[in-house]
Amino acid sequence: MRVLVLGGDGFCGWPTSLYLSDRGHDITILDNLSRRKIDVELEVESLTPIRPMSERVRVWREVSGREIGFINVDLATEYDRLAALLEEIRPDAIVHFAEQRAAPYSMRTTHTKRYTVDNNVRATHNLLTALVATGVDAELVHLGTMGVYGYGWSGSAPIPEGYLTVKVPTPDGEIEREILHPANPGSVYHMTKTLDQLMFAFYSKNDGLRITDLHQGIVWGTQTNQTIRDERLINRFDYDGDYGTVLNRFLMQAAIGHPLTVHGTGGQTRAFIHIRDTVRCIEIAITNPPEDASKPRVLNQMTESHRVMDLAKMVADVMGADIAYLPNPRREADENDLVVRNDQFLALGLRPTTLSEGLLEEGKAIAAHYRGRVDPTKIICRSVWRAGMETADDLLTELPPER
Ligand code: NAD
Ligand code: USQ
Repeated sequence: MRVLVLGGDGFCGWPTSLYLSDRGHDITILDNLSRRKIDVELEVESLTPIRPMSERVRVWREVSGREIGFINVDLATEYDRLAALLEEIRPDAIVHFAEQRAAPYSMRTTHTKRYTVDNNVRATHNLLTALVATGVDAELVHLGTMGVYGYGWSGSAPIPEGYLTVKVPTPDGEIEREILHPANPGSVYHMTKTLDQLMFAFYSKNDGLRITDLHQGIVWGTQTNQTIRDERLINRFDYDGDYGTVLNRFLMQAAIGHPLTVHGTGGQTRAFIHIRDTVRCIEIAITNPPEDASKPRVLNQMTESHRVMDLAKMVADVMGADIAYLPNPRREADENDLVVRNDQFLALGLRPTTLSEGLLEEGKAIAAHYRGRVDPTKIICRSVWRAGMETADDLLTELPPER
């Protein structure tokens, strides 16, 4: 298939591009490299040394013999170029990763709140209108998030895949309706994903666009069978307080002897997926398009749920780290249950890669290998959800001695 990967320079997009290319698909990446610019703004770098885009693509050609195209374009601000590229490339499928994806960064300042909304909502809407205007009949697969459902809205009831059947009281008795699951975002970033959902519902209903929204859990891991083929293809590994996600952060922290930074009691339960399953899910989604174009198909892209505290204990046991229970910089429930339906991906053939000591070893090895690249001052989460919230600075001011 001819596939456009929007955001193909990022943590999920780069390994997905290589995987799809390896599987024989014809890949073109569109990316404005904004994620790399945010690293410069935050004065932090990926734990792993990621190479410039032109080098990544050249090395992939050397090791695989396959071409990946790259075009630097801003989807949020360069509508005309985007529309022209769609007409020129006429993709069969578009995978849309290209949004600002960190919840803490989105809550950092008034500027980052506005940037996140402007970037994400405009990028998605430009894409939808460009598809309508050009008449390009590509299926669109978008990366959404489990966080659109919120945590604890329905207690211990399993979270369905996108839609909820509700009973509506009327004077003539109850009628049943299927609605989008109520949105309950926990950050400005998550809010943009709930806005994306409404845009997808409208453009499916009005224009018959074929859309799949993948509500993905927290992605962990680093390498795939493709990124591991040459060090210059290595995937990014974010460890800083804004972009680092919880399990990869714990692995890196343990590797350098930093106490594991559990927010609050660590009773938060979240959905997870390994990066190797992310790339498989994307191929499953694009090669199994939805039959009904009148509404978006929603698939929950996660393989397991874990409590933050349990992850910290597991990493501490395997790697011998201490655990620090820190003031939570976010506004979120101290504890929640989470049961998630993921029947559709399982039915389409996904064989989940679940958390195991073997996989933790990979993260441990990467973190240990690149530990010299860690800036310890960037580890603590300093983006707070409300002015005046406590942060961990007073509790963890210095990196403890190396183990
Ligand atoms: P990332 O920040 O590493 O990658 C996003 C890429 O999109 C970057 O390369 C960035 O430069 C590009 N981009 C952003 N705005 C753009 C624009 N206006 N025009 C062109 N390119 C633009 O993020 P990621 O971790 O790879 O996440 C990819 C997608 O998956 C995001 O939409 C995110 O919300 C979703 N997601 C990620 C996770 C996770 O744990 N990483 C979990 C669930 C969902
Ligand atoms: N947490 C800690 N300690 C840390 C970092 C995080 O206890 O050092 C806690 C957070 O308070 C939160 C949980 O771990 O309760 C998850 O935080 P996270 O940073 O790993 O993940 P999150 O902010 O939810 O965002 C990530 C991705 C985002 C994606 C989302 C999927 O950055 O793009 O949408 O995971 S989900 O969580 O399912 O919404």
